[in-house]
Amino acid sequence: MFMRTILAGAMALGLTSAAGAAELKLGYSLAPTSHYGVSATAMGEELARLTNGKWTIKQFPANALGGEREMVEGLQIGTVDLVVTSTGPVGNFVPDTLLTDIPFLFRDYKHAHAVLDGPIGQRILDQFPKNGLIALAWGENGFRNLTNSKRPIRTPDDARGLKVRTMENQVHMQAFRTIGVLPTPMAFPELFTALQQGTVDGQENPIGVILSAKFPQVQKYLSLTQHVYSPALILMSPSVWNKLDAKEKEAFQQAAKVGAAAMRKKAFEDAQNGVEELRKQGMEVVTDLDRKAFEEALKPAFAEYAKRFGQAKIDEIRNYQY
Ligand code: EAX
Repeated sequence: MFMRTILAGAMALGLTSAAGAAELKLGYSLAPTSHYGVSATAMGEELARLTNGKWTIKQFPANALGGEREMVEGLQIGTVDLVVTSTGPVGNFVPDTLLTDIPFLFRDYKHAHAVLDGPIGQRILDQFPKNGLIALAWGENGFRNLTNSKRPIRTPDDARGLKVRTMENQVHMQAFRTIGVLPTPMAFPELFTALQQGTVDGQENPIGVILSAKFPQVQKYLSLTQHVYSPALILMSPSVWNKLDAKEKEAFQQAAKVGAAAMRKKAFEDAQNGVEELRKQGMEVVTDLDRKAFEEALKPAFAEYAKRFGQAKIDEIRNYQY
């Protein structure tokens, strides 16, 4: 009897693993109510629907699986199954994504979506497998804005000398260095405390992130710099991907598309409605930015990007017709 129970148990387990059914671990850096959380939920529901409940997603929000760089490493070694992440640290794994991190490259959401959803975006996604990662879809973090605890920032001169946390991203660091800001690369989970303790004066993120991470508690000034569009990605571990049959792969891709659309919708809503909320929470908002002066001050950085990536690759994105 006892043996039979064990045997039955083992067989059940065997069957489960043969069929590949599993609850997958999906990590992200923000709260469940954020654009990443909304996306993960939409993706999970669609995936369960398309696979009749065979594949489900368990969410690990708020950096529970580590910072974005650590989570991407987790995908490579198979300790994490899925990640919704900004492109912040991804260029360290797939250098071509750095192209999308260039400041003032995308004019607006439409331009960004057309490029990322078209052949250029696909070409970058195709680079992931040879770097030990699977990229399912481009999502959205949004246009980034500068916050700080020292003073209102309207011009590059106002920003000079500030110590600003940047993502672990060479393209972003170069831009800040060029305008005389001291860039301090740091993983997102350390950021709130660093702002609170004054280790850095400021940071930059989309409105939805500033809200979700409660930065008004530690930052007084918000400048609507919109200095760079920040894409997001839905990434997957090859160790799970390689077990899927063609139909399942299609289901994951379709579910990721639904997740990405939900992410863009929520990030956009936050960008529209969030500034008012941030004012209510005590932030002083600078809206009359001298964007021309920022673009002008960034010229030496643009020259460096051209050297690094080739002007043609940058222009292909900048001048993309849609
Ligand atoms: O992905 O690290 C960052 O500033 C990111 O924008 C944030 O974690 C959301």
